[in-house]
Amino acid sequence: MRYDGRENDQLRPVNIIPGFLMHPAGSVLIQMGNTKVICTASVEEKTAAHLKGTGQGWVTAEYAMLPGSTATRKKRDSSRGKVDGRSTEIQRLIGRALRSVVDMEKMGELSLWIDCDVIQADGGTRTASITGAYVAMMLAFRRMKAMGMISEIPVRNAVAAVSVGIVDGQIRLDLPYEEDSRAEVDMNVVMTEAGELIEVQGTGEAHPFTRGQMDEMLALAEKGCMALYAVQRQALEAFEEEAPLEAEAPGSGEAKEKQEEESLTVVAATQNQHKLKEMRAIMEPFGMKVISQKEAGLENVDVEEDGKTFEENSYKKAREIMALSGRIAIADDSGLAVEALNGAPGVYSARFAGTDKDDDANNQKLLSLLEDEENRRAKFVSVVTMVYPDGRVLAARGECPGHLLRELRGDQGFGYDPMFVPEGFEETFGQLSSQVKNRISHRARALSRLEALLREEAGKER
Ligand code: ITT
Repeated sequence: MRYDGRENDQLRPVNIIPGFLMHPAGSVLIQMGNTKVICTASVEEKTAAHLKGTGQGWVTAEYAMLPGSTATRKKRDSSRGKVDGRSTEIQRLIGRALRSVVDMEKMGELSLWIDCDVIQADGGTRTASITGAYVAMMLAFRRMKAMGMISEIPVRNAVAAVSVGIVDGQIRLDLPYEEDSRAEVDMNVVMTEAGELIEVQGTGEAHPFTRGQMDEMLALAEKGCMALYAVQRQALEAFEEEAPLEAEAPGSGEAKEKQEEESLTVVAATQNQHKLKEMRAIMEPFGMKVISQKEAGLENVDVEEDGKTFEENSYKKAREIMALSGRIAIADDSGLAVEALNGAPGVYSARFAGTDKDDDANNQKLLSLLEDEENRRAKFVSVVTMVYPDGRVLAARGECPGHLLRELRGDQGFGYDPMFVPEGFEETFGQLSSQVKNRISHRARALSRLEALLREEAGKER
């Protein structure tokens, strides 16, 4: 048992109060247990010196602790005459975390100054700063958009951070000072809502740790971050202002035309129109144009899926459509894996109740199979594969954990969406908007990883 009564995988109570201060463009007070940080985002109408003339903006951060934030008074930097090394390291981390989700080109030549001031420290101040700063930044961008300073919110994804560690031989989430100060292993994890890692800072303080323990800690951190994205979203929704919350599809006018010219065109190897729509919505912001099999003259080609894994089927679909069209093809093979059914229906999700892709019959079969089952845990899995005419293959997997209801709710999406509640949410994919689903779904995660692989490839070629 932890001294504050929490389970090992539980966060401290989190609260984000948006619009906490009057003057900055965006501000919040974030509280994680007894840790309290004020995060503000202020706009400056010029970019960083090294970006002058490039059309790009900059996001930078400063971090400090108030003298009264710690048990013994902390001297102010102004009276010490220099910024302490720890603060410098932390403010760089905060800046990097936020910049990794911002499109600097869409920002234009502006700077956003993020200030994180710890008013009470009880462990996890740097991670709370990042989680709060993201909300302050979004509020500032929203206000900038309402004022016409930017034409769209230049943020690709949500970012949050949390600490994990090994204390008393146990892997634990969100360490307060009492645990942090005696942790055997201590780790800070910064992640995007698409499940990508931005930074992992892990140290074996008392003894080395294994790769297996590291994987467990990362999985726990991901779970914690999922809950934090939900709190961030609630704070942003509670403070709905003039401008809409969702990051939008990119550009208009000239910028859009330019982007279309440069975009990579791929054929989506799918017969499922819902998937096609989701793939388009997710991939177009990455600068990729997705055309249907019909547009590629392959309307009636339905590739037989006889593989035993998502990977095999995904590759087979992409490979066949690439061979027939002579163009780059991308396929998604996906499904629902239910814990109580040892991962079924899995690769057989589309034809769970028979040979047809009958969503209603599939849902009814699953509802009745799980009628007396207490364990409702399940995850959606997607494996996306891109096959090039020159034989190159890129593949990525994405998973979205959650639980299954005992009834169907909502008519958005497709397949098992009306039964499935993603972790960190209270509504099913059938009820959540497509914008939300396309940010957090298994497909969004897989495609976002694929995009990272593409960027890596492009970097190697340069
Ligand atoms: P293609 O093979 O032509 O792409 P399909 O629907 O047959 O279309 P899969 O073989 O990959 O695709 O089967 C995926 C099934 O898994 C799908 O029919 C749903 O039943 C389920 N599924 C996958 N992603 C889903 C999502 O985002 N929401 C709900 N159900 C999903």
